[in-house]
Amino acid sequence: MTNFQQLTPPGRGAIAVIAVSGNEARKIIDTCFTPVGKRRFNDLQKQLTYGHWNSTGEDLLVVHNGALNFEIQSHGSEAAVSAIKADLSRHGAQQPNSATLEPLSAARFRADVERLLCEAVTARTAELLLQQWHILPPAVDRLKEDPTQLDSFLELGAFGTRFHQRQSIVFCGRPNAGKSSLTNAILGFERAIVTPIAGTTRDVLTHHTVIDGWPVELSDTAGLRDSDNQIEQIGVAKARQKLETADLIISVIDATDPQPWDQDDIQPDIIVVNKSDLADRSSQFKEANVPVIFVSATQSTGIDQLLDVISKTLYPNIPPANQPLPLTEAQIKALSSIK
Ligand SMILES: Nc1nc2c(ncn2[C@@H]2O[C@H](COP(=O)(O)OP(=O)(O)OP(=O)(O)O)[C@@H](O)[C@H]2O)c(=O)[nH]1
Ligand SMILES: [Mg+2]
Repeated sequence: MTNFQQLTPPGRGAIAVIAVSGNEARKIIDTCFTPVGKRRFNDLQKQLTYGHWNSTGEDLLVVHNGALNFEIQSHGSEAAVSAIKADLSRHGAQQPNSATLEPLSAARFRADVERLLCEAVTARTAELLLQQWHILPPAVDRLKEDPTQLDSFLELGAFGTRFHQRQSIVFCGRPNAGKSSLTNAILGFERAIVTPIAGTTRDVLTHHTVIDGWPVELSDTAGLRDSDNQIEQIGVAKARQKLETADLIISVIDATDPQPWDQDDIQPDIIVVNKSDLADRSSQFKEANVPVIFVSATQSTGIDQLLDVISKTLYPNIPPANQPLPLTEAQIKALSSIK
């Protein structure tokens, strides 16, 4: 069987990449594509072949990724892409619908990676997914033949199922600790209102950004305290709701605030001691069982170190690039049935 799949997101783009793989892939491309020069595609056996697509006359590049796998890299207009796909279909290649593929088939795993690739929002995640596109389907076939490595493979799902998903990072803390200032310092623009008045932020303010190549959602929340003010109460309830689904909780403490942390039900993953330009609290956090970072949001000190610690806390163990990984819960479920 020969399959094709668009690896770039649908819609207009500068370039489009269509993967074609299977026994007939070379033959079908040979029929639809003419390389520059006198020789046919089939006779060239090159890794990169430049030429034109016969039906549209568009210049494009065909990349041979080894074995029966090819990529057509064309102009990204929807018309160009549709014409290529129509020609591939006409000559017998199929666009797999992952829902109809066997859950344990290599084709299903490849289709999953292709879907995730289209949704990738950073170069780092796209690069890792592209690597998986090459190495995951054959690894699945190997595991089916010899499942002795299955358990250690499934453990890699802790990283594999998350790195391409936007992780939710929530800042919490007492009013006035500098949560909004810190959010703004990381984002590099004034996303949240900052004032010296405690209780300024009332709603959950979210913003998408990228930390160390990983897509994240930062949430600034209302300062946690008991209040008679109804709007503030709702803000605190919303903050707690957001914390329940957070992937990473950062508690922000004001270095000049003498009160101890009293929100015992919230277990932070990282403690940030802000306003370190005003007071030195470094001696008081020696016993902490999570990383403690001293920053000044207004002076922008310690922010790079914080970003580094956030990245390492999100993904403490990054497997080597050539390591196949389970990428979705559905893949883990399907693979678990081999046992
Ligand atoms: N000196 C100093 N002042 C800071 C720092 N970070 C924030 N501030 C000031 O502290 C005050 C409160 O800052 P916010 O960022 O609004 O604090 P918040 O935690 O979001 O407060 P709420 O929204 O009320 O919960 C403002 O006057 C900020 O300018 C810092 O690192 N150093
Ligand atoms: Mg605020």
